[in-house]
Amino acid sequence: MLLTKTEPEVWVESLSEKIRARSARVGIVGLGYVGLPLAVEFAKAGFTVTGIDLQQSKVDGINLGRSHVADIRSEELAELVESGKLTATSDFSAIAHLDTINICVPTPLRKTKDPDMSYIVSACNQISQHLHPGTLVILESTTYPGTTDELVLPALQKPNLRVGEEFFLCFSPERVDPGNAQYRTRNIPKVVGGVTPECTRLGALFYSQALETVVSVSSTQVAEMVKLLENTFRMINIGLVNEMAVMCDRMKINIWEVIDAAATKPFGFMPFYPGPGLGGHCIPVDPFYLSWKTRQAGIEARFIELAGYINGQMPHFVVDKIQNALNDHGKPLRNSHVHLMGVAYKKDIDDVRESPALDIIHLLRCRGTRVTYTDPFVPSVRIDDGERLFAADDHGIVAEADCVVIVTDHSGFNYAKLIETSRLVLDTRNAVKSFSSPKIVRL
Ligand code: SAJ
Repeated sequence: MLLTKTEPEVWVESLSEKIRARSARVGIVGLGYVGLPLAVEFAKAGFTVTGIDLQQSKVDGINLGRSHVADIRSEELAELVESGKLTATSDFSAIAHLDTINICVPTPLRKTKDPDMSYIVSACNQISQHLHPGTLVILESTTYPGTTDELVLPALQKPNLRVGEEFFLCFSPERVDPGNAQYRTRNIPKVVGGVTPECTRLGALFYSQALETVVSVSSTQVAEMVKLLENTFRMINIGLVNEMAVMCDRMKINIWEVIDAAATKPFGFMPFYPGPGLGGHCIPVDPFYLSWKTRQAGIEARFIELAGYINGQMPHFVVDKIQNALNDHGKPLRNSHVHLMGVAYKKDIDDVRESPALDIIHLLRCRGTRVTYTDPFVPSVRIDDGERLFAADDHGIVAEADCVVIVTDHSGFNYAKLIETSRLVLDTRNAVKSFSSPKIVRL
């Protein structure tokens, strides 16, 4: 008896064949630091890729071969655009002609520390209008466990578009580390979990065409939770070491020496380092997606809340250290001039999102201190109520300042010269650990 295939089997087979043949038409929604590198990897693997973004400036720049993402060279992008392998558009109707869709849109926190799902909801509403049978959809935006099944699936599913039958839905956490030259999109292992086993299989098959390592897990919730564990682990350990730094400060113990000695333990320890606070768009944000979700389930994520509090207190701790250091030189905070070295949230990048430097600037200005800064990566920052502070370009400003604070330990700073010309240096990053001078105060 001739066994005819069911319709779902036909969709699975045809999509699998297109993916294997790399003739599947790939769509990436959201062309930021996650989406653009992903689009480039699939275009380099031979797929024809359509990037979709609401910002026309990004779309136009990409179509002109200009990269707006530091980790992607414009030369590489231009080659893919010229060959027709990669194009960008702001028109979601392109989805009607695509076989796979990766959603790489932002998931920030609201001021209330609740998840802002508006970007995911908006993308799903747009996709839903053009989604057709035989499509694989993968959400990559960091979010709380359950998002894919509880929010994305209902937004996309229709009577003739059943998940695991006519369309396929997965979650795969983004693990892009901007500025990391060693680990790039292609060689960072990719976790993927589907709503059904068929979805997982298709998601794994898709990624394995362009990325070196794929790790399949049993559900979308597991995949969502993997990312949150990774970044919550980091945030809590940074909170621990920041609390240790405050303890050691009170006990006049050098925390940096303690950590370096502890790090000689060849197993069971992983060094984290204290700092002026917790910046970035991942580590300070992702854990609160988890704690928000667990609160809905009646579970208080106390570790996360406590670590968030401790990390959030570090800018206050730094300002107190500045005040004490100035006081030791007979100067008050009020009307003193404090110059910050670095405002980016971590070294050698230009990103100031959630940067503790912004809190330090705010706190100092509230106490009547004149604040200036130097940061080769950041020409200006928006501070209180929209006012802009511009990076000082006068090299003499370090010598003028009553106190210089190393907030971001950029590699390009000349620390020897800084110490030589400063009156007083507060080092929040152990950047001048190899120098000894009565001018230096350490975190
Ligand atoms: N920080 C400390 N002490 C530490 C490490 C970091 O105070 O020991 C501070 C940094 O100065 C920064 C913040 O924490 O203000 C976040 O730093 P980060 O090194 O975690 O850098 P991010 O925010 O770029 O985190 C990303 C994450 N990548 C993804 O989410 C895909 C994170 O999972 C990576 O582990 C991290 O990069 C990395 O290792 O560089």
